Parts: sequence; C-alpha cells; structure tokens
Amino acid sequence: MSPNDNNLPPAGRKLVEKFTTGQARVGVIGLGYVGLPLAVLLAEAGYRVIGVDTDEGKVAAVNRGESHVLDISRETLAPLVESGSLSATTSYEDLSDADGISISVPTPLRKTGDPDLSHILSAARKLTPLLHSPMVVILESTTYPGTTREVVLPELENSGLTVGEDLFLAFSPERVDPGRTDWTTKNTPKVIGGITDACTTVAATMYKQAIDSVVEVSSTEVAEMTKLIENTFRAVNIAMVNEMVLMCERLGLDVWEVIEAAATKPFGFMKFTPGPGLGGHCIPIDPLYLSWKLKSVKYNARFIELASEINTAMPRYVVQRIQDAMNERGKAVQGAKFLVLGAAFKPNVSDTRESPAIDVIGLLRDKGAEVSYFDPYVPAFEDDGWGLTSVSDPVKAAQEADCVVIVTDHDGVDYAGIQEVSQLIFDSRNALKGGAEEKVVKL
Ligand code: SAJ
Repeated sequence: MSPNDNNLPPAGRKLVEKFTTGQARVGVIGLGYVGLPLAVLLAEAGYRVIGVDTDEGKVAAVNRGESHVLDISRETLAPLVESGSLSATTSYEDLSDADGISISVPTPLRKTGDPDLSHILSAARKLTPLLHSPMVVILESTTYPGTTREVVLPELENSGLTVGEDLFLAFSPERVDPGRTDWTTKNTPKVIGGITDACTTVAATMYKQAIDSVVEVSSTEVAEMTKLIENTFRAVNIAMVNEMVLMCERLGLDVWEVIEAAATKPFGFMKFTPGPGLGGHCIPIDPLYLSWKLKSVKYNARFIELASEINTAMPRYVVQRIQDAMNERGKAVQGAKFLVLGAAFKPNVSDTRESPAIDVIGLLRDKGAEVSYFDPYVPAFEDDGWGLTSVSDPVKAAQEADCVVIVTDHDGVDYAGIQEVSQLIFDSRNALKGGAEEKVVKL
C-alpha cells in the first residue's frame, strides 16, 4: 500500500486492492479512436474489460475481433476477445459489476458554437442506476474546466452514493494522436485529477496498471485545463504562422524560407507550418470550449478568438490567391477545371472532419469552377448535402486541369509526375519543397 492509500476511505482501499491484484473488471464507454485503444490497453494489463458503444456495428465488429480504429490491428484485438479479456456491448447493464469505468464519448460543438455535452450527460445518466460502492468513474472526453464537478458529479450522486467516500470520480484528458506509432496510449504520460485526493489516488491506481506514466494533479479542473492549454497552444501557434503568410506576402518574402531559417534556432522556437486552415475535431474545437467557459466568468479569451478568426479565414485566403494566380495567366476561375490533392484534414489520415480541403473545394465550386479531387485515404466524402468521389489517376486528372491545388500533402503521392504534366500548381503546403518553377505558386 502506498503512503497515501492510508488516507483512503475503506471503499477506496478495496478498489486499490482489486486494481493492484488483477481482480478488477472495468468498463470503457465509447469505443472510438480513444476508447478502443484504452480498452485494449486495460485488457492487456489483465483487467476484464467491457466496452460499451451505441453503434451496434462497432460492437459486433469488436466481438468478431475486427478493429474499426486505425491504431488497433486485428492481431492485437482478436486474441483479447477470444480469451474473454475484452468484449463489447450496447447495453450499459453489463457494467453493473464493474469496478472502474472510463468515459470517452464525443464532445463536439453545437451549430451555435456552444459546447455539446449531450453525449457525456447521456453516459452519466445511463450509468447512475448501475453505480455501486466501491467504483471509480474517469471522464476522458475533452471539455471545459468544471464539467466533471458541475455536470457529471451531480448526475452520479443521484445514485445516493457520495463521491470521495463510496464512489470515486476523476478526469483524465486523452492524448491520442491517430496514426502515431512513437507515442501511444501506453507510453504517453497520462494526466489525472480527481474530485478529491482519494478520487485521484484511486483513479490513478486503475490506470497505473496499464499506462507507463500517470501524472496526478490536484483537481479535475486542473486536468481539464491541461488538455485545453495543450491544444490552444497548437491552435494559436498555427494561427501565428498563418498570419505570417499574409505578412510575408505583403513584404514579398517566402514564408517557408523564413520559417525554415527560424527553425534552425536550437532553443526558444518551435516550428509550425502554415496551411489552408485548421482541420480535425480537436484543435479547431477544444480552444472554443475554453473561450466559451471564460465568457461565463466575463473574460474574453482574445488569443483563442483571434486564432480561430485567422485559421477560419485561411480557406478563403487560399482561394483568393488561386484566383490571383489564374488571373495573372489570363484565366478565370469560373468554368476552369481544378484538381485538389488531399481531402483529409492532415497528411496520412482518412479523417475529413473540419477539413479545410472541403472548404477550399466548396469555395471554388461557388465561383463556378469544375472541381475534382484525389485522396488515397478518402475515396469519397459528403458535406452538408453535397459530396465528391476521388479520381483514381491524379496524373491524368492533373493533365486535364487548369490548376492543381495541393491542400493536404499525403505521403506516397506522385508529386513529380503531377508537377510535370500540370499547367499551374497552387501549393498550400510547400509539398513540392520550393520547386521554384513559374507554374508553381506557393502559399
Ligand atoms: N496544422 C498546420 N500547421 C501545423 C500543424 C498542424 O496547419 O504546424 C494543421 C493540420 O494540417 C490540421 C490541424 O492543424 O489541419 C490539426 O493538426 P494537428 O497536427 O494538431 O493534428 P490533430 O488535430 O490530430 O491533433 C492531435 C491532437 N491530439 C489530441 O488532441 C489528443 C494534438 O494534441 C496533438 O498535439 C496533435 O495531434 C499532434 O501532435 O499531432
């Protein structure tokens, strides 16, 4: 027993005992890019794991040992399912004898720009009738500081149990970067903060059996804010280099050369690169959870608002630069043929959520252009009532286009072959690495 275990209430000591002797059953609610890797990790650590998801297809696939998540292979998942260490269900009732439960459900924004906690609330409300003592609940979904204490805690205490005594509640931000193999759920340090110190200790004990490094902080709010500062840092720095594009264009400087030169500084600088906008469901959204919360305490988070304004304006800026390049060659956008390379929101992933590529394609179509795209990871996409299917041969499509637009620079694309046959290339990612050729125009 570690020294701080002595300060635990009996229910807490019982849980610590279960977690450290491999007798525990745990549940993971939400089997997405965060939940499934976590469920696999907990199962590999020796827990009996029950995964819960509302999607019957995902549940059936997991129970067949088939993974729907990029980072989890069949070779990893199938043995855990066959051995009975991991199973999936749509029914919360199967969690009634769990000792610990992690909640990793989506936290999107509403159309109004406000946080949408409906998935967290739904999970908490379905969980409450099943709660028993002892049990620990850990929220992983990215949200504003205060959510765990102000929204989840009251729901769970409707069970009649007292958090910090019979029941334990903590927050632990997810740090999963899909497709990444160097930093994984297992070896990425995991921050965790509880409603009470006992909650922190109990929750940390559950994760310490499976995750290499667990960083205990003093409260759920600190843990919630940790995630938001991480992703606000990215959004603000990406916005800063995107504004550098506008500055360098006015000064007649190559922003890419400037950034490469600045990146030679071995300390006090961190390289970010400009682009056509900010995609993904983390970076564009997480900071807005923070600025929304700060409005409720009458503070205007200027950096976040400004970063969002600059990043959101980039697709329109890129289309304006494309129009300028076409105009300089005596061509109109209207009626011209464009090939956009890359629909995904970042290289080597298939995710198109918030992808600036879709904004660029939409804006070109609004100007009367005929737009096709090529993306080896995205065979087709739908967005707000319209959609496209990827061409199969990008070199042939480039040959037939008036302008090729590089929006997301996936690896493995024949950029040399495309450059050779293209009349004009607008390169918003410096994918051609300079290619100082009259027909290549860089952001
Ligand atoms: N982007 C730029 N310039 C940059 C970096 C990114 O324009 O210098 C753009 C990307 O093209 C993309 C968007 O920003 O459209 C977001 O890119 P990202 O690299 O931040 O990728 P994400 O959205 O997958 O962010 C995730 C985050 N992980 C979690 O939230 C758990 C983030 O915290 C990670 O730091 C990031 O991956 C990562 O490091 O790759």
